[in-house]
Amino acid sequence: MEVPVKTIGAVALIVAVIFVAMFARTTETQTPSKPATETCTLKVTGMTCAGCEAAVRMAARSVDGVTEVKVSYAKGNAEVTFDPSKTSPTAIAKVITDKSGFKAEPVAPSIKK
Ligand SMILES: [Cu+2]
Repeated sequence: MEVPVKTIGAVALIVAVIFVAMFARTTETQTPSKPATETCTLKVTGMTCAGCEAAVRMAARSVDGVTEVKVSYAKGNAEVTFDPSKTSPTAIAKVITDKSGFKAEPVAPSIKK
């Protein structure tokens, strides 16, 4: 029994499509293997000196998933880099407010979704 050339061509095409689809999927799932981080800005009210900054920084750093914290009392804000799968700007702001005593809230444009 001889398989028509047309059928072989079609099968080869299907195999190629599946291969490409699998390859695309693999690269897709590999990309987020690095911890993806986001940076948000929190408005922090009431800081007056470097000591206040330190208190806010320590509070933010205590949150699981937070990787970097930059606090400025002059600007009245904190820039926090975090792992979005572990925490959120709202959660970080709440911890800062509870632990440092300075009221923190996410700045609107940094809130995604
Ligand atoms: Cu102070």
